[in-house]
Amino acid sequence: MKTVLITGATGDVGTHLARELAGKYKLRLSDRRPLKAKNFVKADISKMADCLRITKGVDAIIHLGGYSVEGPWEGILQANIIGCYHMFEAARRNGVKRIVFPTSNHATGFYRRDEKIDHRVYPRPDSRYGVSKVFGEALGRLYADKYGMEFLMVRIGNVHPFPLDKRRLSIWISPRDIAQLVSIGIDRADLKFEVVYGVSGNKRSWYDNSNAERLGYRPQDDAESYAQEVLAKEKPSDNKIAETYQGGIFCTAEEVPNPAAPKKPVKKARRK
Ligand code: 15L
Repeated sequence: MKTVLITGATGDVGTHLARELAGKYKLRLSDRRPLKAKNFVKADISKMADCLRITKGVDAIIHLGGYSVEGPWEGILQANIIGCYHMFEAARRNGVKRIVFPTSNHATGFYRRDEKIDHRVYPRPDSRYGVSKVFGEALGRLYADKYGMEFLMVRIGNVHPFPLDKRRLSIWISPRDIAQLVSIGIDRADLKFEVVYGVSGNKRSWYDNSNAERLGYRPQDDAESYAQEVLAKEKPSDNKIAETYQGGIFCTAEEVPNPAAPKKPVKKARRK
């Protein structure tokens, strides 16, 4: 059984993948936040020494660790630029060849919703976060070409048990579909460097995901089965830019609420 490291294991995607892939691989889970699990190792990817420690002896890495939305540059720089470099470089030094890198739909978020894009389009990031994902894709390309490492770049839409809103009807991916795609990235024998979209088989998809299909991806889910319910709840928006482009509010917002941010302590009411 292959030993697979998952960084960012306490996040949304990490939690789904740790559950879906348990039993298929020997998982080593890592994050800078604590997790109560026997196979957990705490690490801060902005520190090279931590990355060298957690990548030792693994067969493949699913590198989810990082800043997962648009936000302040300093946070993105440390986690997604410096952290990503540390992880790829630590993998190289430790002889780990295979990396699955979850890039994002926000690497191409400034493509219009009325066009279909494939894995060959030039990136059009919609945010500093999107730019940091393009950095990860480019760094992977370098490490594949220069050092013979192997990468599956998954431009993930949104991983959730069900699509959350109208935009997500086009970019949603179910936990079992992302697990299938990531497994291709870990197990496919002849992989060098590939870009695919991390979406289910959605009827309203904005992507031509034939590259994923060529690699063997057969999505089991389609957001369409939730469409009626989702559209009935959707409130009209007057943000024309967000409605025009695939990236939605990432195209206009300077900060998007970070689901991974530590929760602010609730202030207790003062007694009089
Ligand atoms: C992403 O890249 C984020 O990591 C995730 O939190 C969602 O915001 C998702 O994109 C999305 O576009 O819905």
